[in-house]
Amino acid sequence: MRASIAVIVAVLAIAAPALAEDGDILQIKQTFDPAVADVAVGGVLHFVNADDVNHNLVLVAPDGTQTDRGLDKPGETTDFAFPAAGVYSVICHIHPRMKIKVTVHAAS
Ligand SMILES: [Cu+2]
Repeated sequence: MRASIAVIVAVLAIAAPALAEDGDILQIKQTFDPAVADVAVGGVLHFVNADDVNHNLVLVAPDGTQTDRGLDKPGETTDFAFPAAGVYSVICHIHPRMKIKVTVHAAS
């Protein structure tokens, strides 16, 4: 029994950090931190500009459709909701190397 609990705890420890209903993503040093995120359907990510330069936020849907959310100025936060499962990305047109991959998991 004790061994099986240890296995469950270990599995949760591996799976838990990435999966969240809500979370903060920093734009810092012209990167997204973290660069990979997992959310459940209905989850919201808060993109916080912790840099001293403007960033741009563009949601790229699983089908490639882009939604430009405009500028995210220093100190500002832009929220993205993820209503459907799939693999998304968020990019910055000002800094082409900025990219975060967001995997949205169906509710179980
Ligand atoms: Cu940027």
